[in-house]
Amino acid sequence: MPETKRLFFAIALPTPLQQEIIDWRATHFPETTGRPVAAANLHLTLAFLGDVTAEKQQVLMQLARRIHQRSFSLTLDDAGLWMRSQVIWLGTRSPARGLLSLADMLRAQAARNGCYQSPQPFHPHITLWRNSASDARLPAPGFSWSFTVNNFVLYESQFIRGRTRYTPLAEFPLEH
Ligand code: 2AM
Repeated sequence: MPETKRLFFAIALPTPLQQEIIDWRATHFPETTGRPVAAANLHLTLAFLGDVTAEKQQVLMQLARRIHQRSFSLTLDDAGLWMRSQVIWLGTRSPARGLLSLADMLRAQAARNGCYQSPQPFHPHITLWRNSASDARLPAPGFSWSFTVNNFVLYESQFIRGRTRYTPLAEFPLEH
């Protein structure tokens, strides 16, 4: 069996925004809500690739470098609870066209190269809590954060000593 890495393409959150969201989470949810995702792990996945060989990683990185797309603004103004996966997430009420087309392209490239296919349609989200209680309360609408997405990132996901760690492997700029 060739060695593989668990990879995904995602949008990173600016560090100050990660902290702002963590502070907001601490004041808007009780601690009993579930298992909070660490600030450094907050991200928005564009395409989950599953376990990928080094060779396939190179192909996917080359294809990602060929994507020509302009930067776009991302607004986080939505939240929800997925009962099945026990996830509470932050999302966007009106996804920018750029966000959807970037995810489409990356997901199509992954599919053409025999990567894992998520059975769910793309629903842009940032996981805030895992193992959430089924009766967890969501904050009232009215929150909103916006930032400009200038690049996207290839991450490796690892589970080390009981902790999930996402390591950025490569960055791909969007056009101004
Ligand atoms: P999640 O936060 O909704 O669980 C690294 O695990 C990233 O890839 C996370 O954003 C995770 O989404 C996503 N991910 C993990 N497994 C996945 C799957 N089977 N299908 C789609 N996305 C997945």
